[in-house]
Amino acid sequence: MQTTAVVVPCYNEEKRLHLDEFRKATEAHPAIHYFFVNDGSTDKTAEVLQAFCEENPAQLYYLAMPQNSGKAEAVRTGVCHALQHENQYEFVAFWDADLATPLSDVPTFVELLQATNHNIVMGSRVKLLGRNVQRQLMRHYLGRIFATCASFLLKLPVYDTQCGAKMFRNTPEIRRAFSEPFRVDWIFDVELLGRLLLLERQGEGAKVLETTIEYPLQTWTDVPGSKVRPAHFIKAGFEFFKIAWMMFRGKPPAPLASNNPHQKS
Ligand SMILES: Nc1nc2c(ncn2[C@@H]2O[C@H](COP(=O)(O)OP(=O)(O)O)[C@@H](O)[C@H]2O)c(=O)[nH]1
Ligand SMILES: [Mg+2]
Repeated sequence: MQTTAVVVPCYNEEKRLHLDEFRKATEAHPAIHYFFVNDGSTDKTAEVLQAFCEENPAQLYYLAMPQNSGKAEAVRTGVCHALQHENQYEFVAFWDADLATPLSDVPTFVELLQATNHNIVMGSRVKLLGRNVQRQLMRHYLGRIFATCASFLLKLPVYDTQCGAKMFRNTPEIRRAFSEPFRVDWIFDVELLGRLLLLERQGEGAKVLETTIEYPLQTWTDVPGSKVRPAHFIKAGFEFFKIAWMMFRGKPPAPLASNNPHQKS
């Protein structure tokens, strides 16, 4: 296993897809493959992605959801699809299509996982001198409140749960954490960490605190054209309660079925 699968959820991204950036990234790193998941887009995303993936079928894959299902399910579908060939990919990531986190960080994440025994690298948007992290002021403060609540809920000192750039080692518990549809959509990253914490609690997964690193990004750009609306923050509030209930019940995702290749434990 030497390759990395990067899942890119795409919903109406026709105008925001920087295909040249993906071209450069695939040329520079042949062992990194991209899985674009078109989530029932109503613009020309399907045509743009299909034509693009035909340029380099060894590294670029096109997947289509039958209908718009939300980012969480698009990411989950892409991850499960990539891991169907469980021995092919050592690492799997998801990455926002707008490249708010630049693709140059994909190999950085790979190196971090290779150099350590961590299972998860999460991009973290920390405003520090000398770094280029540009967020709208309101989103920054709402994000900080959200992250503090998430950290409290998970009892995990995590700084940024919502950055759209995360990479995972292909382990049985990571496959298990992605094996069932998420209860929530916008904050599925929090549910994912919650699932891994529940697996740890049951003695069926690694210690999340010891196997996760947050990587302070050098560059993060608030790319215009976000589909997140104020109503989504309200929805995220309700979604919090669903995760709180999941943590209270303490039931992790079911064990993987042995007849499904990507779900083998
Ligand atoms: N599958 C899916 N992806 C979405 C949806 N909305 C946004 N995305 C994807 O999620 C990623 C981040 O979306 P964006 O609107 O930039 O969110 P923001 O960066 O948090 O403001 C991008 O890759 C989008 O294509 C959706 O309804 N379905
Ligand atoms: Mg964005």
